[in-house]
Amino acid sequence: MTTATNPKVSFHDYQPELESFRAAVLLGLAREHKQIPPKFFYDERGSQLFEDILEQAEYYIPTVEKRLYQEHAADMAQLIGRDAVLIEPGSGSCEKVQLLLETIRPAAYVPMDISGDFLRKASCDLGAAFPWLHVYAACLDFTHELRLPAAVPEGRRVVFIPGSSLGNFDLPEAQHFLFQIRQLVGKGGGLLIGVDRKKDKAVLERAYNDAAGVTADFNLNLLVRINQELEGNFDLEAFRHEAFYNEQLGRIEMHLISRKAQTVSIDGEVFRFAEGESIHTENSYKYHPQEFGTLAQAAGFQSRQMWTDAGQLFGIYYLDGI
Ligand code: AVI
Repeated sequence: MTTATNPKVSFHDYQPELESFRAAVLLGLAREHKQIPPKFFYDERGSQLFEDILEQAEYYIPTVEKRLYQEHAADMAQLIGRDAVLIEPGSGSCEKVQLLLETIRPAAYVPMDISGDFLRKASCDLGAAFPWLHVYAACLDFTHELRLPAAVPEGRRVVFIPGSSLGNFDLPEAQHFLFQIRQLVGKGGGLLIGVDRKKDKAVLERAYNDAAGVTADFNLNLLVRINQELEGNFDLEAFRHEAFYNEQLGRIEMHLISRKAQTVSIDGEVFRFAEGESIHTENSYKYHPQEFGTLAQAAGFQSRQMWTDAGQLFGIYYLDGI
């Protein structure tokens, strides 16, 4: 269906099932090692806090990545080729792609997001800013399905994943996701993806423990959400944010740590916490270029080029479907 104001922008609603927050919380807290999946960070306040994280000096990813797109857009465009179909799973505000659109000049852009309202607004804004661009917005949960609206024209398919979101998948999930992308783009298609690199532990730990405490608020907001939406009675003062680099597993882990022995009730169910016990809320995997190359190769991709900054903090890869 096209939007009323711009015939080049169409919206396709595949009505993604919203996984129940209640079920995920009750199940996750009943486990031996308590955990809640990171996708539940992003209610309205959580999304705003994430935007605030992107502004923190210690969280280097946005600045470094943006500069890489600005410096290397022409090289990226050459590898992608003219008139490609550019597909962005988890497109959010479609901010990063705007750094590349004029240089790449795709035949079509397909943003995919689970949040319909957000996707509609971002697509309309994009259509207004780039009047030549054909936008086919797909409202779906890209972790469950990657499908293109039937109206999307034929053309070389290239998937774009900025922001290192692959890092929030565990290894089997990352492998599966890359395989799904390879299926979608086919042999001869491409993948342009930003991936955070392994680096000094202190730099990584600072990035997830910013001095202003924004990441801590983002993590603790999960408990606020449970209190508000699931009739929980978490005492926010009785939990603290913890983020550390697990060198063996190559990932930042985020936890909420109980400051004392306590019980918490959620929707009538009672959960016990020992002093120091954790709720594991997020992993953020970091990859050496060779490690990412091997992971991508197992999914049917071959790395053609990697762009990185002088500090070797972040990598953007272009890969061919083989
Ligand atoms: C969304 N994702 C790539 C972020 C990351 O770095 O793993 C989420 C985040 N969590 C805390 N800070 C940022």
